Amino acid sequence: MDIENVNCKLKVSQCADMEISYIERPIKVTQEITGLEKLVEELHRVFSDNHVNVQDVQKLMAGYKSDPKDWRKYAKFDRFRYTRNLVDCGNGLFNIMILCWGPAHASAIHDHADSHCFMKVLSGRLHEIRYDWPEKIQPEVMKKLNKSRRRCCSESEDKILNDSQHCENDSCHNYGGKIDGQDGGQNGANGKENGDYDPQNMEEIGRTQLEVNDVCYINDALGLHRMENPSHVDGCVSLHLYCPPFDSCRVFDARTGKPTEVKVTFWSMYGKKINRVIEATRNDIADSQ
Ligand code: 2CO
Ligand code: FE2
Repeated sequence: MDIENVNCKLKVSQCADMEISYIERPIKVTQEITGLEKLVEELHRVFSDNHVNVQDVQKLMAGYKSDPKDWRKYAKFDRFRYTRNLVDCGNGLFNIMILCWGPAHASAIHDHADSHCFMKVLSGRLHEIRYDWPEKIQPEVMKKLNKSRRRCCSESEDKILNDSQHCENDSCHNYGGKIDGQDGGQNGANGKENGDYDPQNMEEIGRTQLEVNDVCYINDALGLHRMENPSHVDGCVSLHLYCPPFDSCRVFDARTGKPTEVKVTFWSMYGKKINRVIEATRNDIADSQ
């Protein structure tokens, strides 16, 4: 994806001129944002444009210095799993939410439904563990790019290669990523039986420890991830922006890579806890661990 010219109103796979490029680190803060309300206002301004620069959104999020008085009313924890608390629905273009991770709470390995995902730690710490896509499943964005995800054994980073390209390294393993002939790679909820997914299919490709005010970005072209609160004592609060919003995604069995489509819902909206009927179906990403 061309980071300079992403249309955040569209799914990642619908963005024109996609090329994978990596995001500059550390993020340079050019504008200080005073308060969460101001951040939300600035995000509305940025997303009202047709083209949104991923780096600019990250800078905006980095420019806000977390202050619990801004977000306390959204920070509602559950004892058993992380909660998703809606802050703003971005005129239907994006969702901003606060996630609350109790001690040792973690998500399952999941994708981001072909959306852009920005996140920032507001309190505590979060570990992000990234994974390559399971061999048999090709995300929409890769199908669009007509590229396969292949890893070179001597290289620490994924390479995205055209189908006609080959890694120059002789000892390179090709982890495939080609679409399975039968289902066109659209496994989703109709994934194959367990037997078709190999043990140890899920390959870890990176680990990042995120501290307060750190910001990161992921989309399906960059891989899958699982988040965990490494503390067994303290909670963690994080701010997430998804564009476009999504209400379901896929979780992956950590051993086999088998995908399951799950609904993602909210524990609270605009600071108010939502009723128990909806609550019963919430947070399936956490449920499915
Ligand atoms: N994507 C997960 C969710 O929305 C949280 S992990 O950070 O992207 O529940
Ligand atoms: Fe995520």
